[in-house]
Amino acid sequence: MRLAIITAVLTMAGIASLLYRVAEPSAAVDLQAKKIGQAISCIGLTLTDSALYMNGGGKDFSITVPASGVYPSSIPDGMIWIPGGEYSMGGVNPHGMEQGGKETMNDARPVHRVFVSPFFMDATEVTNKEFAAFVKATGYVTVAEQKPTKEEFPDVPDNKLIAGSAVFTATTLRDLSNPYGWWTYVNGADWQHPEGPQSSISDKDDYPVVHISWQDAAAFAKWAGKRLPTEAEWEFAARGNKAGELYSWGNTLHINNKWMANTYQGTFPKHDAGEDGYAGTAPVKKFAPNAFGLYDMAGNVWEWCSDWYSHDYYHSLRSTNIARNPTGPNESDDPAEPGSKKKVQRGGSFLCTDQYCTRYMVGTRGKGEWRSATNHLGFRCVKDLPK
Ligand SMILES: [Ca+2]
Repeated sequence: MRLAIITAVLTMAGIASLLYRVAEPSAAVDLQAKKIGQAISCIGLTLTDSALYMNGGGKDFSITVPASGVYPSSIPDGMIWIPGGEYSMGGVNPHGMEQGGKETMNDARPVHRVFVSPFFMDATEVTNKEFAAFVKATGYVTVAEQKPTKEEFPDVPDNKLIAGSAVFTATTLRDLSNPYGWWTYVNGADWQHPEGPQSSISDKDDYPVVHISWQDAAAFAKWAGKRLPTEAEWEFAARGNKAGELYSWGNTLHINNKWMANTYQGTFPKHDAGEDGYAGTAPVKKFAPNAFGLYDMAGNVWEWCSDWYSHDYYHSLRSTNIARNPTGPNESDDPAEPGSKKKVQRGGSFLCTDQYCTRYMVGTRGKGEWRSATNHLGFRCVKDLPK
């Protein structure tokens, strides 16, 4: 029955019907519910977690000390040299702040001291044009383009195992406690068809590629002679040698009344007003870069990191004076979805808003199952300096 519903959707009435159905408790065997739950970032943390992790936020930040390295003699095309150094990693509790949103971001604390070595980082998110070159050279097929396997979804009937990915769907539903309300698993949605089979990227060469699982991102990085950033590298790069600021550009959401990143304005999740110039994704480099020259380190699309996600990883580093080049926990641990293998995502997306999720704030964290994707999820790569 669900297949019939899904293939018949995409009238508003149909979507509403589907959404109510995927939200049912019995949806545990539903591929759509599973793929959405595994893919989206903003679920699972509660106010009651605060007692464990709250340490006051801002007072825990100390100045960033850049590493004493030598500026490299050459920098790979499209990349930025990140000097590395010692910094305070993590984020404050923004709940209750002006424009702070509704979540306490408990997994981003305690703030702790970290050292990262110098590296190069892509100036922008990987674009459709760049990903197309990879696919042309290798014949690579992304996870979203493949039929989900019985091994991964043993409870899902064969005829429901259909290739696709999670797509944000505007809705008048106003229950913000249920993200399944604005996500639809769309058959045939993939990087070349971001909103589904009828959509295309023919005029979107410079847009960030989306519907990219961690496995896909890692494959691209390997082909490009690069790798995915560790979470610690990503945050060091996003902070741009600043300490404890709320955003990758400073401490206020706007500068000179201008939006500093592609986020969500309007009424979430009903209407993306695009006051920042873009409803949905934006081409890369449309907003000012941060102090290192990196574009879109907040908003636009989420970006994969190499680390497994654990909600209490920072807590586990508490006894370490300085964590040197941390690479994350040995395995994933997300109490919201036990057993799901999740990797870290950073930066937030065009869907972030203080009406719901403010993970465009620089120290905050996201996560997603490593073989799942959405239309607000992409990546960028890093590269080590020559030995
Ligand atoms: Ca926008």
